[in-house]
Amino acid sequence: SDANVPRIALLGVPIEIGASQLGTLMGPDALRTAGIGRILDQLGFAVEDHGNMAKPGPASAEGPPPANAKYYDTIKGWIRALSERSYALARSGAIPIFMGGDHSLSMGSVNGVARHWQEQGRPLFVLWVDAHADYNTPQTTETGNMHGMSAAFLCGEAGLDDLLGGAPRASIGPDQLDLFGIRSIDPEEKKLVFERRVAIADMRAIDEFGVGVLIRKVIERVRARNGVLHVSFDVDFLDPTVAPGVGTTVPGGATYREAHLIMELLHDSGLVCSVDIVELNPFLDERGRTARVAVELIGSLFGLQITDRRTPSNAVLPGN
Ligand code: 6HN
Ligand code: MN
Ligand code: MN
Ligand code: MN
Repeated sequence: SDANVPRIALLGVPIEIGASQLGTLMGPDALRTAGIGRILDQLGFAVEDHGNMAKPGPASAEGPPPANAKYYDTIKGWIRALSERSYALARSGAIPIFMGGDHSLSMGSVNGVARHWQEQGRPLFVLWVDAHADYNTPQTTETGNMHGMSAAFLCGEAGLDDLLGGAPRASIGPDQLDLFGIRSIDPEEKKLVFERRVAIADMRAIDEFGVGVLIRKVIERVRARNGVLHVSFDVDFLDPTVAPGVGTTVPGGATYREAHLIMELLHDSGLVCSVDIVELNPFLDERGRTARVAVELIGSLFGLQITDRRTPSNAVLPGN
């Protein structure tokens, strides 16, 4: 294939047990059905679909799992395997898109890409686009669900210390994390986020200043340190009226255009090196709506212009 064509590597990560509602294991295939590969292909990328990762076999016993971290041993198996895949995909020069699956997968996807960029001498920043902070530890969690712990794990918080075993723990610092769209943080989790001085653009800030101003601040911070940006996109960031197909909806989320503007600005920045798209639950979706919106947003993140949209009632087949 043409070496000048940028490559995008799709990888399905069908984890569902990090969440309390089952069904996110169907997320990767719903994104394919909604056309994630086609839209990226039409935008001129060389798209490689690496399929879905296989469910890991039973992990070897390494002593008792931490209390308050449900399915720890199984998730450990997923994260160790995913971290290696993620590292290899980033090293290959492709832009990986990790299709979830619940948000626990970011413990592996981000760990792997962070290792790669550390070797390149470029700090990795993570934009966590989510209704939630996902900054719980086994000490602060109220549910024990590990999808609520991934950002904390990545910032090196204590409590899931042997999750990666002997594998390199290339983490980010709390100063490399931006929480965006937040509107639901548990009380003990909130204390920890504030103690660590993690940057937060909550929904009130979005209403007050607009996503344009706030995303530009994120982009400037990455640029100032010659960094690269991983976008971890939890579809519950969107308002439930726009994206009903998710198990942890919270009212008061982003509108359709707010979400697209974020993606358009991130595209223009040229800084995005990798992406998670997580928490899509096709079992809860309404006729594929949420999957379609997620794919449209991926389109904007990779260069689809708002002016190039079809009028839906006039839609024509490609080539006509
Ligand atoms: N997510 N803070 C809640 C918990 O169970 O820890 C919700 C977490 C949601 C996780 O949206 O990826
Ligand atoms: Mn999340
Ligand atoms: Mn969430
Ligand atoms: Mn608003």
